[in-house]
Amino acid sequence: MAIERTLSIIKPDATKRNLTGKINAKFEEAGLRIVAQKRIHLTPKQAGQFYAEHAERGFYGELCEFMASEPVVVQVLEGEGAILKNREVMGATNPANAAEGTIRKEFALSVGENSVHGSDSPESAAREISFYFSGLELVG
Ligand code: DAT
Ligand code: MG
Repeated sequence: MAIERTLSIIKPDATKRNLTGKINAKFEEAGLRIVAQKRIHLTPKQAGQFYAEHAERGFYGELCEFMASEPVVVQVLEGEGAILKNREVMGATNPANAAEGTIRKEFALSVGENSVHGSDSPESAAREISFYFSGLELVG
């Protein structure tokens, strides 16, 4: 499998509980390398642009407010099959369905406050990485 890059976000519920290091350890243990990382505080409008694909969903307003409620850590993870591997390390969207040992099983509070975001395809990874990072910030 090819070396890929994927966009990860440590969400407000996790940054608030000081879990950034524990979550990063999960990525590194899985062989994912953090090649870019920064802590930012999104506005609701920026969160809405990022999650535009969900604009028609009932939870969209709540999602945008939540993502803007506290700082987040946005990061680029790199490794063999990184997009799928990151989704596996994250676990299912709803922590009630997440497998043992996954980030969401261990740390998520609810389906909304679920600690991490990860790109779901090569196309979304490319869009999402360029949403947060310039080429100069990506150190291979
Ligand atoms: P994922 O983050 O696993 O890719 P998604 O893309 O379907 O999941 O949804 C994006 C985020 O929206 C998700 O991480 C949390 C929120 N969300 C999804 N379904 C929800 C629901 N039924 N109620 C509240 N928030 C939800
Ligand atoms: Mg998604």
